[in-house]
Amino acid sequence: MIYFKGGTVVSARKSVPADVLVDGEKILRVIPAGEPAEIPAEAEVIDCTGKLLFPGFIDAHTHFDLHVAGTVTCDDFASGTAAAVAGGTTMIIDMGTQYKGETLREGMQNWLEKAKDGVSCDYSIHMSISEWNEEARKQCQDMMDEGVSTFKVYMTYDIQMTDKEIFEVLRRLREVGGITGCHCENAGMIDALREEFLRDGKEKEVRSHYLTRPPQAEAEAINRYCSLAQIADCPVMDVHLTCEEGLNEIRAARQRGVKIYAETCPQYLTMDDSLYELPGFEGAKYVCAPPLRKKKDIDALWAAIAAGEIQTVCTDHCAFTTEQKKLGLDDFRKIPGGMPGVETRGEVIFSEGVAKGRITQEQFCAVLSENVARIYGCYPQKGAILEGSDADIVILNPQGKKTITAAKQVSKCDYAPYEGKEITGTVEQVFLRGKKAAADGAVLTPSLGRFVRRHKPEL
Ligand code: DUC
Ligand code: ZN
Repeated sequence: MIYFKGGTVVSARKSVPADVLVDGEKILRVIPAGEPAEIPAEAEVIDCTGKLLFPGFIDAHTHFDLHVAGTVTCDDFASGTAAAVAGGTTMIIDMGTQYKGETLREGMQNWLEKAKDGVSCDYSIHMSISEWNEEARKQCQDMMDEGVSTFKVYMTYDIQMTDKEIFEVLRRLREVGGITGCHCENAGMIDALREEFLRDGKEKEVRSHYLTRPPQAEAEAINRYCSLAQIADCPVMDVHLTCEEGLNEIRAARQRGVKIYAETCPQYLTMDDSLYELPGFEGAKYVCAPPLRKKKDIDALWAAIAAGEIQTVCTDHCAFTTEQKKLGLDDFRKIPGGMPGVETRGEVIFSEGVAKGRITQEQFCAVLSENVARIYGCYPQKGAILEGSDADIVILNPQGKKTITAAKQVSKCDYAPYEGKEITGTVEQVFLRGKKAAADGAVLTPSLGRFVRRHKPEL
């Protein structure tokens, strides 16, 4: 037994001074301050005075061991989940991908195989659908039955689907009760712009990356996705929202009754496209899709979290080393897209969001944990400090200070996008199902992770 004494327990709705008693893997009791509390003699007591207790963070958007752009992400399930738990994330949902030629079921089995050994936080996968046919249609139900209740579709890249296919996926998910995320960018516009940039001899410039993926390409795709969802009559999720133009499309769609949820990522809340103008090849570290945007977009996204218009902040963790990024030295289209983020999300969002007064600690809890668990079908097992929930607990010191540096990170990536960034609010201890998994940025007990069967999303 563990007795967390004297902290403040945070949920999406309120913060309550309370003690928490954990028995084995579960939370046995939450005892509000002032109520009679008996500390069992066998319990280890952890002094949480002055600390915030959050339900373990959930990152529902990672890419571990993904083969893409002629290489493979430098973080696999072992290193990626170790990085996650070191930063307070006790569960990840990875983007399992049906590679061309595989059935959905084979894609799922292959992905879960990657997670067999040495996984340090709890995990699940979404299934990215790349081949839509009768078999995939049937297997959507199999995925649901296996506890993989969420999907992903792409409007760009080589696994992009046609509007017709996406519409049919949404119709099917309406029947089975699943939800899909979508990578919204207008592929045609991007392709044409890329050809122009190549003709103009701009293939070696990192800045060509963001200039060929304008916010209008994202906003148009979000608009189309919303229309498909409206007529298919199916709730949907827009992943990695980056810009005000896209947010306005979501607002307009909600006005007409479309049930669309939105995710953004720490990089879109903290960095802008001036990073692509850095000298030499330095900007390649920040190449991701959709790309970083402007200061006004950063402000719009924070305001949207505070207004409850954005439901989740996950990372799109897709890490490549500086050496791997060099695949695109001669052609910006070949720079592997993505950045690390799973390790720093909690502290960066607390520091930039809560400590700077942009969002409340309850909103922080909502977008990092509770909403994620609800939307992706694992609440209240995950995403809550409630009696009966898994004892996934993050002890965060709101006054704690640290400086982010690649030298100390657990991820296998050799750089940190936030190198040198000063943080206020540090993750001190991380408990995964009642075991102390990490403390002060280091993993103490690796390989504790287990597959989480998820139910239908709570929409
Ligand atoms: N964007 C990236 O930058 N990397 C992985 C997938 C994605 O959508
Ligand atoms: Zn992604």
